[in-house]
Amino acid sequence: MATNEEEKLALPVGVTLDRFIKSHQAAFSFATGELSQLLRDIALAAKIVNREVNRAGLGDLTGALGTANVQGENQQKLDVIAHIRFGRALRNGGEVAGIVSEEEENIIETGNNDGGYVVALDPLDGSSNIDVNVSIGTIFTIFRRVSPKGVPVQMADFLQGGRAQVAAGYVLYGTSTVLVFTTGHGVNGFTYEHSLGEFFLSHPRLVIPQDGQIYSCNEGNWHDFAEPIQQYLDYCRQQRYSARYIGSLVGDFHRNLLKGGIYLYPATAKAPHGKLRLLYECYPLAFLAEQAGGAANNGLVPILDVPITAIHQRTPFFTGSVHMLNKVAHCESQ
Ligand code: AHM
Ligand code: MG
Repeated sequence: MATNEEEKLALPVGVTLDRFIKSHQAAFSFATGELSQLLRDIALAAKIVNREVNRAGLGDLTGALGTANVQGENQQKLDVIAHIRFGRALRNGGEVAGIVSEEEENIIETGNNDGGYVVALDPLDGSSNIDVNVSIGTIFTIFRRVSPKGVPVQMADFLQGGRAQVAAGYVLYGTSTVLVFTTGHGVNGFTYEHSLGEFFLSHPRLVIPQDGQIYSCNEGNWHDFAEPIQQYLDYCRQQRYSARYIGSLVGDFHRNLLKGGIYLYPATAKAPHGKLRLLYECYPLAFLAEQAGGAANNGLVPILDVPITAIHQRTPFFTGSVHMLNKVAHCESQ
């Protein structure tokens, strides 16, 4: 009979992303396989970007792979590299007819006019953190196009609103690389296993704690915040909550998702409409937050209900544990 140790050694390596997608076809709406393929394309691009990100971090850590100038240039290029990698993977995959990227002002037509989907993404968010080797991420959202197949995508395909998302997620390039996504049937997280080149299910059915003790906010902007926000931040300090702010939205969101907490980026004097982008930063994270039992709003209404009129539209953004969001709303209603 096998000992406990032997049994442990013989444990299966786990559920790969591919296996997960195959065994959860019902969770991938319009189960023609297109959406599944699209998520695989995103995972492929994520692996490639992960490789590039790791290299940049290594160079920065050792400081020996080039001059500061050359190193600086490379790191700045990483935004563009990520943009190119994701664009190429989505174009080659064939399911995506159009892309909106933070790195490009206009809609990108992929040439796949028969593709049924459009994707909006921030290829590398928090990229000011690359040169100090701090976590960064990719955020993406997927819509089923509303324009007819066979013609180029139109603006309306991207301006459907947050509730029309069919899938959304992020990749966190952190201490490990994690892909977290939802297709509207809960939230699941997959960790990248470098040596096998596969994402494995590591965080099944993620649920954000209803309450938390972490607040994530750039308090350097304190003097710009409206009074209710200042009151809420005061409350957080009185409660002796922990202040944790990476300045990488994906990293801050991921930590709060696992531990409970709140992320706040209110309007400031410099960014009176907020800093973050509605379409490819806030909609996807709000979709994930709601699917994980949390919440996201702009201070007034749920982010998913905020109407969109422009692809690079900005919004104030509050997301995380429901009770913490309620407390902010309470401060605002005083
Ligand atoms: P970016 O898309 O230019 O990287 O900006 C988004 C980032 C978020 O990741 C982060 O939460 C926020 O901007 C940090 O902004 P600030 O430095 O103003 O606190
Ligand atoms: Mg960004």
